[in-house]
Amino acid sequence: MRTQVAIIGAGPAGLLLSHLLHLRGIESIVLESRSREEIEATIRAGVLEQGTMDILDEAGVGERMHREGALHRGIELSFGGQRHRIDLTELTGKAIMVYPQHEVIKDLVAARLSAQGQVLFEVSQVAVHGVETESPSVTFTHRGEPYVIEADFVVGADGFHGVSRPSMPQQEQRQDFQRIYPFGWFGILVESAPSSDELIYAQHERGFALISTRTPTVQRLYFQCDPSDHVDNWSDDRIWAELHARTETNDGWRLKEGRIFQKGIIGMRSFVSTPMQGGRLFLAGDAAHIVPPTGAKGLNLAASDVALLARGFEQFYRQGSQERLHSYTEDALKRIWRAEYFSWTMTRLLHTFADATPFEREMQRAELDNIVASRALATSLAENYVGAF
Ligand code: RFL
Ligand code: PHB
Repeated sequence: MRTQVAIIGAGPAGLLLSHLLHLRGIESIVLESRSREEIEATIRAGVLEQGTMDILDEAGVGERMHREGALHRGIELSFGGQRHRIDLTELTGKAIMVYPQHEVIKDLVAARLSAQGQVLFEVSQVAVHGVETESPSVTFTHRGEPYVIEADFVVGADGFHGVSRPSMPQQEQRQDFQRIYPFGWFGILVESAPSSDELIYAQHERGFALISTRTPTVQRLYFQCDPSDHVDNWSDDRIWAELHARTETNDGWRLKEGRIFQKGIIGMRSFVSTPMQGGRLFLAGDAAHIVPPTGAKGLNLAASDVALLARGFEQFYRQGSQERLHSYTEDALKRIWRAEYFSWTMTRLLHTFADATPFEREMQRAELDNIVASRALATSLAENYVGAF
């Protein structure tokens, strides 16, 4: 097999890149280890920034998002028994879209397949070769048969646990930055109408909680937990008691309950691996960086990485220049570090750290008080949240 850009991973980064390249007349093949059904059913992110909506629109896959997604013009911070609205649109002129990641995946898969794009599911033994030459290749197994793809470039969009990052050349010159948090998020899907029109980020001494939505009949709720805890330790009654305790406010507002039909625990880390390119292998999305979900940035960073790569490949194939490709790491990292900073700030601001001193707890509370009292600080939070940079 021969293509211009071989892409490993059919997450949002890989599929979106493949489609953006197709629209620029550049061929690609996407290799995915899981099945189509599995990638279309994996529950992950929910929040899209304006810039991500624009990229999806540019790719021609935004139609269902605009129809079925919910535009949110504010978020709420809940602490000390009160809720405080951050008016994103008044403060920044922008809004965010709540539209589930697996719906974005479905839209992208449909767009790739209807344009006769090649997406190979359920591949195994993916390996990258010759990335320091001008003719790299990828070998893999599909339906029991071994294959080779010869390409001009390889993009590793295979997530945090993929094969691409360990395949980067000059491993001894690479630098990774990491912080692992001493807590995780317990996430549930609930059959019920939304409890709130907007997302609620709740700080509470028992731990953080987040009230989000998926559709008019499904809520997505999270609460801070021990990352080594197990879902079986949490009966539905225990989950509701914990969520009520962390989110109830003095105005009598109460979370709506419903049937819990999915439970899961996720770990939280901040991670950046540099450089994001080596020879003709480029990393995009979670393969190169991870943020804790508190800032809702992961999917948005994946989209902005591949928008940069698409422009780089376009310049290469139209003008024969590798200038943009050469500056990919530098260009992408500017945005990534700011998103890392915001995600870390939100995580620090809203979670309970078991080892915090009483003084540190008061500082955390004072920081929240400052944000809701100061238009300047609220604007800064809002700008970062909507991705106005
Ligand atoms: P993905 O989505 O992990 O996709 C990588 C794909 O590569 C495949 N793969 C391989 N394929 C072939 N060969 C191999 N050797 C392979 N190894 C792996 C995998 O099967 C997979 O299909 O990475 P990508 O495309 O970079 O996208 C990143 C986003 O998925 C991620 O950043 C977000 O989901 C993070 N995130 C959120 N981001 C937001 O912007 N807003 C949010 O509200 C938000 N909430 C979240 C989140 C992530 C969460 N979890 C579960 C980590 C909420 C949660 C709970
Ligand atoms: C979600 O709806 O899954 C979600 C929303 C906001 C976040 C993280 C996750 O910060």
